[in-house]
Amino acid sequence: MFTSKLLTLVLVVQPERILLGMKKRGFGAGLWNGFGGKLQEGETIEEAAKRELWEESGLTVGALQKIGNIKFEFVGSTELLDVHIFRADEFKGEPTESEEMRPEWFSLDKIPYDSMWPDDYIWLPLLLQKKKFLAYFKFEGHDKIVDYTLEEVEDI
Ligand code: 8OG
Repeated sequence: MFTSKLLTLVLVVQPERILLGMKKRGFGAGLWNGFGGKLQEGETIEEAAKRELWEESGLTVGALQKIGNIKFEFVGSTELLDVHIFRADEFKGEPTESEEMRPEWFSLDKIPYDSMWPDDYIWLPLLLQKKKFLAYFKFEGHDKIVDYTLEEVEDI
């Protein structure tokens, strides 16, 4: 029996740059990523996404665009991660370091894929083109993708 854990992930994108955070601790530490995490009780997925973005980067956003959903399976684990991915093109505030993340802007042609989760180079280009997608990745450990599917969809 598989269980599933809901997680959020927000990428803040501007015409020439993307905001990523260096994860300082916990799952994915040492990797650049968007901002997100687990839902708290009573929250919608979008509320959780905005809260996590605020807590980890100091930014507030109005509308988030739903852009993707990825289910992650890890060989040997019965817990699937169900990650809901959003894009924000406008924000308020100044990126600010938090206990969890050190934010930094990257030029869109210098995205540090070598220091990101290995699936990101497969789907992040779609997000940058505002293309919506559904994906599944099966990992062995945290570095090796042993299987995946990815499909673009009209609506999500
Ligand atoms: O609360 P915690 O920091 O553990 O949440 C994990 C965050 O990492 C959450 O925002 C979802 C995100 N995440 C994964 N797997 C992957 C992945 O393969 N790529 C990217 N970019 N983010 C991921 O859990």
